[in-house]
Amino acid sequence: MLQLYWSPRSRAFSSLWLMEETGQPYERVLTDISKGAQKNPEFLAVNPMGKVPAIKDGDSTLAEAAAICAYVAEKYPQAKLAPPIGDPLRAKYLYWLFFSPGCIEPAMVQLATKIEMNSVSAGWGDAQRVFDVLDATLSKGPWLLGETFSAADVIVGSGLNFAVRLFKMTPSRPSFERYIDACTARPAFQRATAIAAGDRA
Ligand SMILES: N[C@@H](CCC(=O)N[C@@H](CS)C(=O)NCC(=O)O)C(=O)O
Repeated sequence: MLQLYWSPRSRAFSSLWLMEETGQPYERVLTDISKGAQKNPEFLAVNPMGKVPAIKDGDSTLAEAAAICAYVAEKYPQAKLAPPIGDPLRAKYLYWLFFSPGCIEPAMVQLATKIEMNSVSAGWGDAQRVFDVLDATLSKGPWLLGETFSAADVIVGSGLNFAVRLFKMTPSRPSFERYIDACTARPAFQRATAIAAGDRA
C-alpha cells in the first residue's frame, strides 16, 4: 500500500487532500517536523531533503508535493485527477501543476520576505505578475481547467488556502476567495482537514 509521510501544519496537507480525493487506501506515516522526525535516517532514506510530504510506493520513493500530485493522479486514473495524454486540457493541467512550485511558491516567499529581484531574470517574474495571471484564470473558474477539477487544483488550492486564508501572507482577491471556498467545500478537503487536526485516525 502507498505510504504517505506527513506532518500536521505543513505542505503535506496537499498530499492528504490528494489521497482523500482518490478514494484509494493509503497508509499515513506521521513524521512530526515539530519533533525533528524528518531528521530520522529512515525518513531521510525516503526523502534526503528531510521534508514532508513524501511517499513510498513499493520500491519507489518520491517527494515534492507537486510531483506527488502528478504521480498519484497517474497511478489512479479512475479518480480523474489528470486529463489523460491526448486530452486538450492536459497542456493547461501541466502548466498549473508546474506553475505552483515554479511561480506561486516563490511569489509568496517574495511577498513574505520583501526580497527585491530583477523580474526579468527571476523565473516567476514578480508577485504582482504571478497573482494577476492566477486571478485571470480563477475569475473564470470554477477550477483551473474550467469545469474540470484536477490535481493541479489540489496543489494550487492548498497553497492559496494556507497563504491567503490561514497565514494571510498573500493579499486576497475576490477570485481567490471564491476558489478557496470551492476547494474547502470538497468532502475530500474536509476529510483531510479532520485528519490533519487529529480528529480522524
Ligand atoms: N518543495 C517541497 C517543500 C516541502 C517543505 O518545505 N516542507 C516543510 C514543511 S511545510 C518541511 O518538511 N520542513 C522540515 C524541514 O525542512 O526540516 C514541496 O513542495 O514538497
